[in-house]
This record gives sequence, structure tokens and C-alpha cells, in this order.
Amino acid sequence: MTPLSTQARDAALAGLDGWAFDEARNALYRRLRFPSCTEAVGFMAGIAVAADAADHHPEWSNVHDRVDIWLTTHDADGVSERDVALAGTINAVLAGRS
Ligand code: HBI
Repeated sequence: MTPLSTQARDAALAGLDGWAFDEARNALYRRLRFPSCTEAVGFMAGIAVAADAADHHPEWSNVHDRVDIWLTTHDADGVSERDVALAGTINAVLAGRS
């Protein structure tokens, strides 16, 4: 799998609310906060189902009400369309919560 060019990645990011490029991890990055730890972990459980279905998985960490997410494609050694798609899924799930 091939990574997106810098130009294509920036164009994708322009359409992805809340996401940035993390140079150090060569990944799309977003930090989220939830009303509680339970809701943060519940969100992660929902995304895990979608990630398994797509066979594409986030790198993430949870501390209390905070979830940090990095999306990168190991097979491409960088950000690919699969990361853009998963970021879009995550944003859609978040939009559905409010
Ligand atoms: N998740 N983020 C990410 N990147 C991958 O390259 C990846 C994955 N999940 C599953 C997966 N690749 C598999 O297709 C391979 O590990 C076999």
C-alpha cells in the first residue's frame, strides 16, 4: 500500500474536523474528551467494532476522560486512504452522539 502525498494528505485533513498531522508519529491525530471515563471507553468499544470490520485499527490511549488517537498505515509506512476513511468514521460516530 502507498502513503498519500503531503498534498493529498493536507487536502484530506481540510475536510476532517479536529484532525491534524503528527509529524513525529507520521499519523493523523485527534484528541477527544468525554463527560466521563465510562463514555470514553464506550466510544472506544464502538470504534473497535468498526475498526475490526474494516481491518484497520487506531493507535490510541485513554486516560480518564481523554482519548488520543493516531491513525497510520503500517503497510504503507505513512498515512493512507484507509486512515482518512477511519478518521471520517470516527467523526461520524462523534457527530451521532450529540
Ligand atoms: N491497522 N492502522 C493499521 N495499519 C495497518 O497497516 C493495519 C491495521 N490493521 C490490520 C492490518 N493492517 C492488517 O491488514 C495486516 O496487519 C495484516
